[in-house]
Amino acid sequence: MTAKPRLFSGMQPSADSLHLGNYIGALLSWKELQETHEAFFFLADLHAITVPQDPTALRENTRRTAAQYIAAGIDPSRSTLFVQSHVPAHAQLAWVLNTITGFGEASRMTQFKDKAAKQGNDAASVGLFTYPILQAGDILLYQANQVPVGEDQRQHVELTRDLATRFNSRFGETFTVPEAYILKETAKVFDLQNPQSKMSKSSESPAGIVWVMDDEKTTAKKIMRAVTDADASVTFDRENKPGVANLLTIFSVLGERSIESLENEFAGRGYGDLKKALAELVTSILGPIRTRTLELLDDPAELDRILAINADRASEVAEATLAQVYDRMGFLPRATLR
Ligand code: ATP
Ligand code: LTN
Repeated sequence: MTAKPRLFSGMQPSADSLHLGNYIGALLSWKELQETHEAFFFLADLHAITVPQDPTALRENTRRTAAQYIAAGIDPSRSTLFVQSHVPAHAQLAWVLNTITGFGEASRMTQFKDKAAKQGNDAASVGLFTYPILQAGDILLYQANQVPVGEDQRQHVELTRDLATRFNSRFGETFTVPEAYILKETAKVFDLQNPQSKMSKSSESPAGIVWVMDDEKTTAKKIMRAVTDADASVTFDRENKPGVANLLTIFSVLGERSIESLENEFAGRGYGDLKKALAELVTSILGPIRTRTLELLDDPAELDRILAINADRASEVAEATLAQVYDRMGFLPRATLR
């Protein structure tokens, strides 16, 4: 039997709920990929503090995000699902990688430039600047072959590959050079109120975001009020009819049906019918995930126990890589005391 390829991905626990974009764009693929890969999924809490976080909220959001991963189908007895700060090797490897990253190289990261501009450049922290290096360490610690992420993360995976190659050539073969597994563009979800922009937790229009933890009534209402256009024909045209195209995309992915079959089914019927059917579909999927999440959150001790077992599993792999890195760097090993 050949070993399954290793997969590594994660999200920042920076909100109390995931949204439909995270579910369709990331979790659905992760769930599928865990069948064919040896998967590691984590909650990037060290990354989350690169922008100001309220400590109480961060702790709560970390549990809530973990519960939503599990409720959405990430199986913690099959995939390794853990919290980044539970495995100190992440911070340790990031430090080493900092020292082989060029200042200019890090300065070219577009996500940093965007996020720093948003905060006002003076307010941005050095942690935000080195965020991609921490991310490189996450991936390299697990010797991952593939990293499923959205297009916006491609540059960070490229940096990871460069750092891996550089380290290997300077200090000897140590890291697997990973590949980005770019999630399908067809799985991109747009804001319901502003269908030119992607659905994002930092969006300005609360009515444009479907939260996994919204109750069913709220979800249905948001879908019924989604922006469409005056034309009233249910056809897929991303350029001219982005609102309708977005609804059709969501329907197609969640209903596992082709866009064409949806166009046929709703031909000659108004947007109201399409939205009503979509609202039923979305709530029938998100409803049970929300219920399961709340059940998991009802027993935080059990959830924390699952995360601890998984952190142990992750640590084993991470510690082995870090030990090799420390050795290659020339750090003096600490003697074992008798
Ligand atoms: P932010 O508002 O901070 O950009 P976000 O809500 O866009 O956050 P991220 O934390 O950046 O979400 O992304 C987590 C994962 O979800 C990534 O793998 C990303 O590709 C995916 N994702 C985020 N938004 C969408 C979307 N609208 N459609 C599809 N996938 C998405
Ligand atoms: N930057 C990613 C989260 C993230 C990540 C990672 C994803 C941090 N470390 C390692 C994949 C692999 C994001 O914001 N989606």
